[in-house]
Amino acid sequence: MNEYALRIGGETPAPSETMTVTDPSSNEPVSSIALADESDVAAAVTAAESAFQEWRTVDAVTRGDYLRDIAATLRDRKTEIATRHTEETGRSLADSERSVEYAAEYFEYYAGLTHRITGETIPLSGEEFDYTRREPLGVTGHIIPWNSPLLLGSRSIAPALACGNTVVAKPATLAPTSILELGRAAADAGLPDGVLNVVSGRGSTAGEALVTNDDVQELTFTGSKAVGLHIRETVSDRLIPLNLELGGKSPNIVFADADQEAAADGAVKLFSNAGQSCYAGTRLFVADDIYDEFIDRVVARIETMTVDPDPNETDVSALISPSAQSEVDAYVESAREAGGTVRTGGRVPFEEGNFYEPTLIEDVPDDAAVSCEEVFGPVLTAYRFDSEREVVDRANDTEYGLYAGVWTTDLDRANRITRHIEAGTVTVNNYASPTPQVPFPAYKQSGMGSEYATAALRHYTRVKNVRMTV
Ligand code: TAP
Repeated sequence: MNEYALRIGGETPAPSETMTVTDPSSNEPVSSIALADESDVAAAVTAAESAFQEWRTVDAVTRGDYLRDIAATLRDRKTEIATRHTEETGRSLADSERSVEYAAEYFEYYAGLTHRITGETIPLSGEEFDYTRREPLGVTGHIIPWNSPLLLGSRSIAPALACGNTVVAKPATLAPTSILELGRAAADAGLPDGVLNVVSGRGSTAGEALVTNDDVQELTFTGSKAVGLHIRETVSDRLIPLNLELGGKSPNIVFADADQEAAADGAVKLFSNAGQSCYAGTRLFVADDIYDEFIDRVVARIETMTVDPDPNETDVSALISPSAQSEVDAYVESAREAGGTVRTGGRVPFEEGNFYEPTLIEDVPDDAAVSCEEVFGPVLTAYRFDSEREVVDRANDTEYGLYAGVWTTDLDRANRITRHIEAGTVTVNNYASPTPQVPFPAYKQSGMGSEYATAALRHYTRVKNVRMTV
């Protein structure tokens, strides 16, 4: 079994308590990880605060070089880190290798932006002169989920470091090892001690300790709405920036004039990572005129997907835990009870691991639990619609607003829909995944703040105004 210690201020202290990480494909133990308690988190924040005094003075070009070296180390260790990622998430090795590459891309992207963290000059009358600087915040706390841990951790850690902040990262206990590997890669790439600390541990202890530590100057959280709201409440008496990314129930709308082949390919993207993705297009709205023909195309694609206990052979990977598998099955059962028809899938395929068949449900009401709540599994629900106005209203009838897809060859319609859909991102004729260069804003209950792109540079800095008379 692989063994992991905490990473605090350049040290890897012997753990006082450990936990076993299991492989979702088999539920066999794969790694033993240190569990941080409150004092470990306090030590990590102290180490990060002390490292901040030096790190904030490192010039932008050198900070960029450090980030590039981290990216290079991730790439050098791609197979090794991807193997840990596969063991903890159940995703294929090829998929995990792509995650390592994406993580490296985040570090490279922000490495290239360190010299773009600039202020303004503001003309004033007479001999007065004003300029602004963007300064780092200090210690930033990053609470990371299990569904794509390395990528989701890197997308906030890279810009935080690029802006001159230090980091305490708390990965999810279900999948902490790839973030612990990131901490090791950063140390081996020469990042100064204490700049990136990793405290694997339970949300109820290590997570709470990070959130309640007054020396943490910013918090980035990705995960459930319940925990996100709890964090916001907990820090409500401290004026610190928060970045909350809490999930979605994204509509994917196919009009009769769409390229049906491309739209069907876009619809089944939901099944990558077994549907455990916040931006997945879970609600498929199809124009009544093409509904039957289009759904046949989607079903044909789903029915070619394999479900196999070998993560490198399966098209639909295992769900993260046995309880996640039970929850998904309960959602499908509730859809049946609500009058839905399971057109394909809808079962646990075999006993080994936490797999679930890729599932398409039809005829379920818009207000059924499976239509409204985040299932976080390989379950697509399909709905007929008659008119543009009707589908926009139904697509917007959700508490979430993270992502949406629209498929049409009518440019006017595409523009109308993108204006009226209440979502941070609307994709047209391609249900494209987020990439570092573009923002990832959240509307409604999907979150607040913005990760990705240059928006992150504003989030992880604050403005200092300097007004002088020369
Ligand atoms: P959460 O409980 O929200 O866990 C996310 C992260 O928060 C983990 O690192 C977790 O640590 C930590 N955490 C939990 N309680 C905390 C607390 N009181 N203070 C600080 N940190 C805390 O998510 P989950 O239970 O893994 O998943 C539940 C549902 O959340 C999913 O079904 C899905 O709907 C949603 N989810 C959304 C996303 C995205 S990308 N938006 C990602 C994952 C899950 P531990 O895991 O170690 O307890």
